[in-house]
Amino acid sequence: NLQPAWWKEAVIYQIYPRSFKDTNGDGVGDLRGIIQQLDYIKSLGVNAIWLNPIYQSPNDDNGYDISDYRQIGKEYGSMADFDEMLAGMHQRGIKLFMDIVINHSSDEHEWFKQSRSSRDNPYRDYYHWWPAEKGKPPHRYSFFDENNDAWKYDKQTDSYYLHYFSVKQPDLNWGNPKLRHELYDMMKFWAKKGVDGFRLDAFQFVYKDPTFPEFPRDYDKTTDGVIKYHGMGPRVHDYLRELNDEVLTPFNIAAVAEGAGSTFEDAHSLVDAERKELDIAYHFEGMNIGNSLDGYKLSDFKNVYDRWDKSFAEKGWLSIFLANHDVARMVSKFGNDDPAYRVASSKLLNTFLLTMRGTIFCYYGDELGMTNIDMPDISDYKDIAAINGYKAATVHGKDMQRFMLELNLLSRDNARTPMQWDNSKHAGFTDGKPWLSANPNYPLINAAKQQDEKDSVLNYFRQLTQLRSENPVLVYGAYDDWLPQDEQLYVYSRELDDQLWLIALNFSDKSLVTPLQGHAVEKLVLNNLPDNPVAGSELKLSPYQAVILKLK
Ligand code: TEU
Ligand code: CA
Repeated sequence: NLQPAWWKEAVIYQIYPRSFKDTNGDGVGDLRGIIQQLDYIKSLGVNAIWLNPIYQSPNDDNGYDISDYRQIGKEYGSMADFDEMLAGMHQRGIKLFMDIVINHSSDEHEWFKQSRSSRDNPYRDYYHWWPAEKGKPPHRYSFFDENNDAWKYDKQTDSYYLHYFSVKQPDLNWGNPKLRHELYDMMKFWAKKGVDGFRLDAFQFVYKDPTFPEFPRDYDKTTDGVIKYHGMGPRVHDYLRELNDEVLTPFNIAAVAEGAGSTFEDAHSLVDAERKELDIAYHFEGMNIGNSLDGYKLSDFKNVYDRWDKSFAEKGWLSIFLANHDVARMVSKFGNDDPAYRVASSKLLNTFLLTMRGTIFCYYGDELGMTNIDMPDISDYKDIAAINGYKAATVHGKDMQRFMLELNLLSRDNARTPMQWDNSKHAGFTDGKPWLSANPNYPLINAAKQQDEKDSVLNYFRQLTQLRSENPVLVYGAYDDWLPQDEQLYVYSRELDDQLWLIALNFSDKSLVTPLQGHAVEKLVLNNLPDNPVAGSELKLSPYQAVILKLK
């Protein structure tokens, strides 16, 4: 695992294009907005970007429902804008990961229009159909259906089609080699443009047994159950090897496996180098922590990272992230967004991200400490998962007051509010009406303000990325958790050759002391607070203090 690779050293900045920067006043972020901000992105010290989907789409699921894989969505701009954006990234030494959504397409894709038109259409078996004369198909779970039913009856051909996500996201039939090769050709189209990496969306779900056997009753009562029964079917690896041979290896593309099955073995089977499938496993276990109004136990949080790091110490490669467009803002979920601690705890979480082993994913706005938005009313929500989740909860007679509190804390809309550029109207995101309101705290939290403040989260973030780029120990070094059981402190070392670094993070609002286990401090490398933590053979940590030290 010491074999160097650019994608192992990458610090990836994730941009949710709808919400990043609008340049034509339609309230939707666009590619020209990204072009305009490339110098800002470069100034962060990141060296790659992951862009959520920017293809043509009716936007039932904000671009994850693609109606033409080779066109840029009109609201995002043109292909000329894309080419200019990619060239601008490459000029600045920034690589681009594109989101490849090939478990499903939009129902407005030409293939699906053909497919649903008649039972003998040549595109019929690009998707999964179940003829109604066979009765109702065996139950399958849908993430985004108000009844969680993944089969939708389609009158035109008196058949049901399968959709693991929304009704407007029919699942593609990977059993059909013609479909697979169409998708490889599409990926080659982007590879030829010089794209450096792909994130394969929901790929673990692509295999479906065409006989659709019954799954055990209640298999879908937990997300883990759904992933176990829908994920990592028998031919997923054949498909990946084919995809790798056709596209990834010939075009030298790095690939992220979004979703990594149910076990360490599943994850290894996707990314171990000798298998020649994908490169970076993006597992969701860290996202299972903190999904409750009651907070989380730090030992549970650490346990996830300890176990995964251990399992990947010798081979395979992981992602490290605390947020993305599908979850809440990291400081509101894992830190403390109370005004007293927001800045310190944002810096602390960024310290964690940039000192762990793996490829680092930073979500736009987290370099500023952007927080969740308060949306008490269901009519404020734009996300299909929130809206259908609300309907489903109503149907199931859930405690709706509690449901709304949970939604307020956890909904995906929290992470999709406009980037907070400055203190002008709508946070400087748009001159028009933003598709989703800016968080009202933008006068307090914005890039322009933080640019000028020496001790801002933004400038601290820049120090972290620089430190990581200059010190391979932070990328490749062995990781050791010194206090796995502690509920307030997260203290771990990174070690490479003769270098031993210590990262000490106080996840609590108390002042705490922790021993250095017989080591002496050679250098205090970075500190998120003015208070000097080094006290002889111990560290004294103030609330939410984060420090990086070199030890002897
Ligand atoms: O999410 C995929 C996804 O949600 C599952 O892979 C995941 O395993 C499950 O939710 C477990 O929590 C991706 C995108 O990130 C998301 O925004 C899209 O809505 C979704 O695919 C459909 O394309
Ligand atoms: Ca726009």
